[in-house]
Amino acid sequence: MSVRDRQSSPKPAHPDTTFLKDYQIPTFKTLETFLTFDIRDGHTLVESRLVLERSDDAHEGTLRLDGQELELISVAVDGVALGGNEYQLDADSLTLANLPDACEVTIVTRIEPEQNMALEGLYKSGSMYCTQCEAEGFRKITYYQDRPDVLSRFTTTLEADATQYPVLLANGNLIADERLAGGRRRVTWQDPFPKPSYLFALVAGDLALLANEFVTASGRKVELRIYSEPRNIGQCTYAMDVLKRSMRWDEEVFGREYDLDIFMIVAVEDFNMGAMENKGLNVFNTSCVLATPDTATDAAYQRVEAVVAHEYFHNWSGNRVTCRDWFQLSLKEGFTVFRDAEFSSDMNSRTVKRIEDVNFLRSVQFAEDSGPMAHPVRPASYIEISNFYTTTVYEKGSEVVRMLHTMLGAERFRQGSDLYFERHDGCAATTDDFLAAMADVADLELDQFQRWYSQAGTPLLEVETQWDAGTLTLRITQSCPETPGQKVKQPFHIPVMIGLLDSSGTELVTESLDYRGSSRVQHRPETSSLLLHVTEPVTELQVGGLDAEPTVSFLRGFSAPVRVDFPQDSRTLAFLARHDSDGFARWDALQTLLVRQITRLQAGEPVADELRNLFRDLLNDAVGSADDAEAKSMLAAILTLPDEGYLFAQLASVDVDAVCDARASLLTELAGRLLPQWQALYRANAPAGAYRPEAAGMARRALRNVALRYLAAGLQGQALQRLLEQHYADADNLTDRRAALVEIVNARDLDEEFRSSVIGGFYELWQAEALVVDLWFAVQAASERSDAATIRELESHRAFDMRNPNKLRSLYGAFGQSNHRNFHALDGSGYDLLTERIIMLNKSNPQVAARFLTPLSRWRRYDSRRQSLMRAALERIAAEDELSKDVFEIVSKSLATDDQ
Ligand code: B3K
Ligand code: ZN
Repeated sequence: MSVRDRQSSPKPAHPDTTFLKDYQIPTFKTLETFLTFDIRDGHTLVESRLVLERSDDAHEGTLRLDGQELELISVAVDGVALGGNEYQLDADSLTLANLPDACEVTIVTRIEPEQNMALEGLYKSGSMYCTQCEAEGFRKITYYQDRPDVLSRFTTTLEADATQYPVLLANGNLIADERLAGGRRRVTWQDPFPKPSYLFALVAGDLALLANEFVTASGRKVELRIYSEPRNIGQCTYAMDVLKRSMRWDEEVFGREYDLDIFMIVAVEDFNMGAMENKGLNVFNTSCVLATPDTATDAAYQRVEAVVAHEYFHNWSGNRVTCRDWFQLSLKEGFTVFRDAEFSSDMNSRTVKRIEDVNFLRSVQFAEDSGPMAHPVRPASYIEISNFYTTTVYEKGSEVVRMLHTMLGAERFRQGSDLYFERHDGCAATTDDFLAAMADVADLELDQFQRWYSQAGTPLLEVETQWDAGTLTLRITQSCPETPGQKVKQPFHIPVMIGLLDSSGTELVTESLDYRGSSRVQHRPETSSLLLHVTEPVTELQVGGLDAEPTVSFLRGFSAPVRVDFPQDSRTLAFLARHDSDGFARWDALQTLLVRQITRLQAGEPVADELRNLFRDLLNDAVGSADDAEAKSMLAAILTLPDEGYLFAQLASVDVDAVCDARASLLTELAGRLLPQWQALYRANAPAGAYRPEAAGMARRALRNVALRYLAAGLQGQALQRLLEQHYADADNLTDRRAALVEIVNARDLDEEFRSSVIGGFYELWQAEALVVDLWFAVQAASERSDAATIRELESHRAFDMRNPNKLRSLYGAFGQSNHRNFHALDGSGYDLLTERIIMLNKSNPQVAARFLTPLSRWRRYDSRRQSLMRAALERIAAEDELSKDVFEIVSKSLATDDQ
C-alpha cells in the first residue's frame, strides 16, 4: 500500500528545548540496517530494513522514529504492510506501537535531493549526489532512531545510471557490484563497525580518483582514495600526503591504527562546513582538500593539513568511541581538536601554533562566552543542536583536554587515553567517562575540574604580588562572570604555569627552589616552571630564598583558558617580551602592551617609547636573524598587531571607530618611524627559490608579508604603488599574491585605474578556480573600502552563487566579521544588508543563516545608537513567519532580557 503522505515540516512558533537531564536510553536496539537507494532524476527512493531488538530496560514496544521532510511510501513489520491507522505520523516522527521484542521493520520513503538547498541529508552538489548527516540529517533520508547512541551495522545498496554516476560509494567495504538492465548499476557496501546514523554517507557521481596506499604499524594494507570533480583531481596530492602523515602520527603518538581496508575522501563544492568524518568515507568541502601554490595560501595549506588530520583522527575519537547524546559533542570534538592541534604542532612550529590558537580563542570564543549564546562545553539544553558546533564546544573543549594533558603529563595522559579507548570502544560515551579514565590513571581528583564542562563563562584571574625579605607571594583571586541561566559559579580547578626570571632573564625555578602554595604546586623542570593548581577562590603561592624580586611569567603556554588581570608595568612586559624562555609568554606580553597602547591612543595619549624601542630591537634582531624557520615564523607572529576582532573581544564595550582609528594610527606610527627597518626586513626575506608549502618558505613569506603590511601603511603615492605592483607581479604563489591584493584593495591613495585593473585582472586570470574566486570576494568584502553598497554590487557578480556556502561565507561572513567599520556603519546599511540575507537564507539554508547572526547577537557591547539599530535588525528577523529552529534560537536568545 502506498501512503504518499508528504510530511513537510512547518516550524512551530516556539520550538521545543531539549534538555540533558531528560536523557533516556533508546527503547529498541537496531542490530542491522539495510538501506537501498534507487537514485533517479528528480527523486530517490529509499528502502530501509531494520533488524530490531527491544532494549533490556525498555518496558514497552513503542518505537519512535525520527523523520522530516519525507514522503512515506510504505511501512511493514516482519513483511506485513501496515495500514495508515496502524502507525502515527507527524512532521517529525513515525511511531509504531506494540512491536514484538524482536522484529524487522521495512520503510520506503521518497525524497528529492535535487530540491535540497539546506545541504543536510541527501543532496546534489553540481552533478554529484552526497550526504551530510551530522547531527540530525539522517532523518531527512529515512525514518530512523536518529540519535548517536543507536549503533547499528549498515549495509548500503546504491542503484543509479551507470554512465552518469560511475562512482557509487558508501561506508565500509564494497561487497557487490552488478550491471542492471536499462544501463543501470547496483553496488553494495558493508560497514562491519556498528555506527550511529550521523556517520552514514553515500556519494554518487562522475568523479576522478587519486589513489595511494598505507601500511599500518601491524602490517595491514589500506587503500587510500581521494575523489573529486575531474578538474580538481590535480589539486589533491597535498591532502594525500597529509592523510598518510596523520595515519602514521596517530599510531605513534596515540597508538591508534586504522581499522578498515579502505579510507576515502570525497571533495564537494557545496558544503555547509569544513568536512565530515563519516566512517571510511569522509566528505570534505573543497576548501579543506584542494591545495596548489596558485590556489591555496600557506594558511590554506595548513588548514588542509589540520582538517584532513582532524577528520582522520575522528576514526577513533568520535567513530570507534562515539557520543551518548549531542550534549556530549565536545567528547569527540574537543578531544579531536586537541589531537589535530598536537599533530600540527609536531609538523610545524609548536609555539606559533599555540599563538594562533590562543589568538583565535580570545577573539572568537571569549566573545561567545560573554554573549547571549554563552554555554558550557557540555551544554545543558538546546533548541537546535546545529547551533552548538561552536568555538566553546570545539576550541574551549580542546583547551579542557589540554589542561588535563598539562596536569597529567604526556605519559599519564597517553595512559588515560588508552584506557578511555579500551573501555568504550564500540560504545557511546560521555565527557564524564573521559574524565573518569583520566582520573583513574592519575593521582588526581577531577570532581572540581569537571566544572569546566558544566559551567559557562571565561574565568578571570586577578593576580597581586608581594615582595618581602626574599619571599615572593602571589595572590590569585578567581571569579567567573554570570552567563545566561548561570548566575553563580563555583570555583574552577585551574592549572597555572608560572616562571620566574631574574634581571638578566635567567630562569629561577629550579630543583632547589623553596615554594609552597595554599593549593597544590609542582615543579616542572622541562619548562623551568611551577605548576600551581588554582582551586580556591583565593589561592596563594609563596616562593622563598630569592635574592631579589623576580619578574613573574604568568600562565605560560596559556595553560588555562582564562582572562588574566595582572597589573605588570610596561617595562616588565617589555622585559618579558624580550627575555621569556616561553615563546607564547613573549608574544602574550607584547600583546598586552599593544592592547594597552591602543586603549591609550583612544584617550589621545602618544605611542610609548618603551613600545617603539621594543619594536625597533625586535626588528633589528629579525633582520639579522639566521635563516631559521621557527625563529622567523615566531617573529612574524610577534610583529603582527592584534586585529580588530581580537581587540573588540578584549574590551568590555566597543567604540568601533575609536578602536579602528587607534589601531590604524599605531600601525602607521610603527611603520613610519621604523621604515628603513621594515624595508630591510622585507628585502632580507625575499623568496629563496620556487614556492614550496614547507616550514622554511612559509616562515620567510610570513615575515616578508608582515613587513609589506607595515610598508603599505608607511609609504604613499608612487613608492607604494611600485612596491605593491612589484610584489604582485613577482608572486609565484597565492600567499604573496593575496598579500599584495589585500593592500591594493584597501589602499586609499592609489591610482584608481591601477587598483581596478588589478582587481579585475585577478578575477579574469583565476575565474576557473572557485576557491581563488572565494578569496577574491572575501578580500573585497573585508576591505574598509567596501560598504554595504559594494557588497550588493559583488552579489550581482556572475561568479556569486547564493546556494554555495563558500561564496556566502566569502561575502557575508567576511563583511560581518572582519569589515567592522562598514558593517557597523551608523546609517544601519551594514545591518540591513545582513538582515535581508539572513531572512532569505532562513528558508533555503538555515544552518548557514544562523551562523551569520553571530555579529548581530553581540549587540549589547556597542554604543546606544548601534545597539538600537542592531536590536531592530534582530526584531525584524524575529518577526518573520516560519523561522527555522536554527535562526529562532539565536535571535530569541540574543533578544532575551533575563536568564532563560
Ligand atoms: N563533525 C563534523 C561537523 C558536523 C557539523 C554538523 N552541523 C566535522 C568535524 O568537526 O569534524
Ligand atoms: Zn570534528
